[in-house]
Amino acid sequence: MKLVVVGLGQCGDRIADEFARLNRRARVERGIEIITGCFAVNTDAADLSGLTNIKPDYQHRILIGGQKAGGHGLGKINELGAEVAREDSDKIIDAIRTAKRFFGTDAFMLVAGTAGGTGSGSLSIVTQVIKERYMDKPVYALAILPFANEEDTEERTIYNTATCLKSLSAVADAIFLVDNQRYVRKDFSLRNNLAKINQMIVDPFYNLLCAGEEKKARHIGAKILDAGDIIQTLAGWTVIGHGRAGLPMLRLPFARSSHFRDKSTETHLGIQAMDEAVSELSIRCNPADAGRALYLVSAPAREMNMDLVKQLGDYLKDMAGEAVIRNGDYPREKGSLEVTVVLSELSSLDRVKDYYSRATAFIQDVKTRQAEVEDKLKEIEVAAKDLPSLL
Ligand SMILES: Nc1nc2c(ncn2[C@@H]2O[C@H](COP(=O)(O)OP(=O)(O)OP(=O)(O)O)[C@@H](O)[C@H]2O)c(=O)[nH]1
Ligand SMILES: [Mg+2]
Repeated sequence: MKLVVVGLGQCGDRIADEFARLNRRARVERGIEIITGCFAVNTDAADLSGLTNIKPDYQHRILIGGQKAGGHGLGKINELGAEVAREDSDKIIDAIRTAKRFFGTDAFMLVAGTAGGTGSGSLSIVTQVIKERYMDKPVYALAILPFANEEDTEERTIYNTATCLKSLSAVADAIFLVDNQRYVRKDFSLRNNLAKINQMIVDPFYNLLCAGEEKKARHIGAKILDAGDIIQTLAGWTVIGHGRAGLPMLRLPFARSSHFRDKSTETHLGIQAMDEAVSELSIRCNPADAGRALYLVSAPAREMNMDLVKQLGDYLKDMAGEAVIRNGDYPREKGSLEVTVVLSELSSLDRVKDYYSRATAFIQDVKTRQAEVEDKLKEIEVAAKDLPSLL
């Protein structure tokens, strides 16, 4: 599958930069392209110049916001982010339109952190503008939810996230949710290492995007998972996960046999990789709430057999009983068996509901506080009413 990736705001831009790196990796390791254009949009000029993989010209690193932002971001006001995106949407569309390799793009992927100003505000607007312009291509969003400490210390975090997600759900074909906090918990030393977190967010897309783009027969599976399967799977709230199991070192090249113990080892490793993929989904959710799902098994050709693929399908069906499940096998990896899982059309997500209700309470709080301030100001005015003024 080939994507055009557009990052919005600092978080979105850095993750888009990771997608550009992923494409380079696909080109070098596998001789294929998975990204037809990669763009970074921001109100902050310094953030744009800090990227490494996206082309450094103004057609790929797009500064929006003009005087409103003065090149320095929008200080977490996402209404402003929406406003400048609306005003400068032509700049973004023009850049995408002139991308050299645009032909052959299957879908768009727009990326942003939901808690800031620029990315959070512009994500739904740019989604809408691209959808109107390119009606035949799906537009997906990769929405990065804030770290827990940001929710505790910065009031706008929850409000921005809630308004971003609500607007996005009305326009995007599917929304991949990523919980920043999940990546911190996996390894505490990563707390300040955003670059590593960004890599972990993007890596699960590697095999998924590559599988359908292979041209050499030996890397084409018995059941190819191509752009059509992915597009048919993605709808509404979506999560992605990826798991890996190392293959036994001492397996000799000629040892491929139908011996029952070999098969059971493969199945065991497959289940282990799928368990990891499901336990490391990009946000916590209940697989039983998924209406659609897919899984991709990547392993050296000689480790792959249809039995394994089928057994993993049965295993996923046990967890996601309501879902229409698509699958594919990808004879590629060396030394490991990898499983990518996507759960989509999720009907319930506690986290999203929680943002909506906390943001509604926040609006009520702000109104109450404003009324209190006005009352106090009135009291001062009343106390001063019999004094003469010098003006
Ligand atoms: N995973 C990840 N999350 C990030 C990164 N940078 C920021 N974030 C998250 O994204 C949220 C939004 O931050 P930014 O992307 O810097 O905000 P912005 O869109 O540039 O908006 P303004 O600067 O307020 O105009 C933050 O609160 C973090 O939760 C990053 O590099 N990686
Ligand atoms: Mg910024």
